[in-house]
Amino acid sequence: MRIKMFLSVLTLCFSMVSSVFAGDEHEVSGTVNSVDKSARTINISHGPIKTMGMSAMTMNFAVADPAMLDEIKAGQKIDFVLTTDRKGRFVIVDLQ
Ligand SMILES: [Cu+2]
Repeated sequence: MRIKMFLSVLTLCFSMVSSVFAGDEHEVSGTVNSVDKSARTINISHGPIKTMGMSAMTMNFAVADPAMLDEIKAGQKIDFVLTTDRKGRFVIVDLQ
């Protein structure tokens, strides 16, 4: 009985870790607060990201391509695709 419980906890941990593995893509909606072209980041208030186990919050995101920053302005509502790079940093790979 104890072993069974231990195994299910272990499986749960693995599934949580695998959900934030580098390369996985997550679709997120949010509102742009500010754009920092020199730092190549956007400050976004995003909704919950269930696939990453992240609740709604305001945070900075890096973008894969700085040209993406030309398409958006503060106050704009956006849908974006988020991934994590090999160092575990969040990177927006697509937005609209
Ligand atoms: Cu967040």
